[in-house]
Amino acid sequence: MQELGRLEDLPIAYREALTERNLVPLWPSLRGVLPPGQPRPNTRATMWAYSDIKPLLLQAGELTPIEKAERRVLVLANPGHGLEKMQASAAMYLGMQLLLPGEWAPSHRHTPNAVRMIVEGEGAYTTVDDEKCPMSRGDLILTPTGLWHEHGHDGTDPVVWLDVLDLPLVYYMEASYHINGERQEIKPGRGDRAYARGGMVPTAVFNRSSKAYPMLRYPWVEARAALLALAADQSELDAVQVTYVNPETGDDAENILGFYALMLRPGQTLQLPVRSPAVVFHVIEGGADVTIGEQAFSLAEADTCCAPGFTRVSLHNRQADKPSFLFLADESPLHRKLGVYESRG
Ligand code: GTQ
Repeated sequence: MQELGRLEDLPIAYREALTERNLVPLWPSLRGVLPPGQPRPNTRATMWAYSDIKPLLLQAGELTPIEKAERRVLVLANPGHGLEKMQASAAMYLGMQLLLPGEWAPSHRHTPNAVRMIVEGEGAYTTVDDEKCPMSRGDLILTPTGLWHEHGHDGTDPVVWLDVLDLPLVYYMEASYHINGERQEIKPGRGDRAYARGGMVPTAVFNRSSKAYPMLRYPWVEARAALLALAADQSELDAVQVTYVNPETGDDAENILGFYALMLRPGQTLQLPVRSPAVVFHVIEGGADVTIGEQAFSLAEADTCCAPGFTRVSLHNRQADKPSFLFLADESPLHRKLGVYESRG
């Protein structure tokens, strides 16, 4: 491949003349922005152990009252992007949030989309768009763009959940902001009940819901049962995986990031295709050895890791006698909508 001219090859006076006029020569940077063959992701394969996070999060509970935090979160930051960027990947943000009994994280809404995957504890809830969404381990709760949301806790023990947001992308677009609101009035009815049966949606005298986000809570008991049923029904199936979708449209549950639950059969090793989007793996139940390119991580329950795009990933169930269950988040909806999605097998 042709070596291109470097910045240093240009006379200083010429470079200064360009800089003074807000001009930049392309050729010294051309290979950087358009690398050969495939991207050079800043995103590094990174793992965050829950055993590291939990004590520090509980310490944050002592150091910083909820009123001084609004959201008491430790951000899982990818060193490849620089910790201050608070990015797990180009488009994904991850945070572990702690809510103590009796605390309330006040209502707000913002342009980035969020989901919460409940890691530990009972008795907390998120109110989204006036709907009370109780939190239990493994539940997925959506707080899509523009919807009011607040967190409360009527239980007795700390509750921890994993936040996944498309904040880095929306911030990069200079479209990120929030608005504070009043405490929401909880209305009766819950999407996770109204939409509890696959293949059927509530229909008020021939009228389907016109809500952009009709279902806000996806209970883990349902996702787990769906995976076990799929595995039992299709014994040859390698990838026992479900996608969290909008039950009215069948589209991904949110616009930018994709969310999935995956079951690894006892002792199973699963090779994932090399694809353009970055992926986050979080263990709901069991444990998994995750190989990302040349790096190997051993994930126990509640551990989280992140893989850049264009990287070979394999997952191995650490349990020989039981299935393990993972929650996955990725940038697929974004890549597909923008026409840059690739799967290289
Ligand atoms: O719970 O609303 O991790 O607004 C980051 C921003 C959580 C939240 C985060 C947020 C929230």
